[in-house]
Amino acid sequence: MDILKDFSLEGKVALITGASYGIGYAIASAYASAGAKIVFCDIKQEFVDKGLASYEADGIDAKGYVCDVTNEAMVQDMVAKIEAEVGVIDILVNNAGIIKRIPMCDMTADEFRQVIDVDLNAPFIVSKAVIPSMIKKGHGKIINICSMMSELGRETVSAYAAAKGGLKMLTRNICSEYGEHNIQCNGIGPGYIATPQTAPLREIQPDGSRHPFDQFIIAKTPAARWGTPEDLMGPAVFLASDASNFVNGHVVYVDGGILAYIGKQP
Ligand code: NAP
Ligand code: GCO
Repeated sequence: MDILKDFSLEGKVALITGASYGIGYAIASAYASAGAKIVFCDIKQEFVDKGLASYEADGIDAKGYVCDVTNEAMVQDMVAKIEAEVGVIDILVNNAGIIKRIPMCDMTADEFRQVIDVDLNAPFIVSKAVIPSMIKKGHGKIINICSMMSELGRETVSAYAAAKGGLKMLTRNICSEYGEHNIQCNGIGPGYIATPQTAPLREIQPDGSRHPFDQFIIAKTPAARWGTPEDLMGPAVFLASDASNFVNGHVVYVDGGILAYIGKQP
């Protein structure tokens, strides 16, 4: 028996939202390496073009679409185009996301709504757009990019934590509602990953020392390092492949052990 073939994504169509760079780009690259046809979207043409150039430089034949994933009409139009131009989407990764680090009482309701819109409403909108064709096809994989903040809070990230906590429950609900159609919906909960989103937390200080938050995360992580987007590739391929056909409604935390650890004594 060749168990590795269960991890192949040969011939599958994978849509990764917000994948011009960062975690989404790494997951798309892993899927391409496992044989999938890559489709991605980003909110601006300039980022789609930048992403396409990166994929081409990496030898990946990707298709990019400009789409604001919070806009249901744009999403439905993009999915229809993908189905016509590439094929029915077998794998959806709801990766696009934003964060606003503002103390809750200083945050406007509009700022709160903007984060909820991208990080929670959009995964609902995009999942709803792809599920009907997955049902017709008889299978589908939906992977929601959750967070440590699906489980933990911290100062200044109230909207983000609320969204990512909700995304964990949306994951469980899609599992519950569509599991009988052979659709598996799981989450990936990355720990602290070195991408543009966390760059402000890793800035070298004027005196040349590491950012206090950087030092804090190192002390809180048993692996004693920040994660890289590449750390997420294996778990993402597993959850997109036949190897996980009986895994449903879970969040796989790829965090170097943060959630298990009280933190190193100062
Ligand atoms: P990132 O570097 O900020 O990239 C986010 C991507 O999403 C960008 O390509 C961005 O496009 C796109 N995007 C934002 N709003 C969008 C919209 N309305 N429509 C379409 N695309 C949109 O973030 P990342 O660090 O790679 O994170 C990716 C995902 O992982 C996010 O959901 C994040 O919450 C989650 N996550 C990150 C970490 C971490 O430590 N980095 C840890 C846990 C979870 P533009 O550049 O055009 O805005
Ligand atoms: C923050 C960070 C985190 C990470 C990630 C952790 O400000 O605390 O941005 O939220 O992005 O979500 O899993």
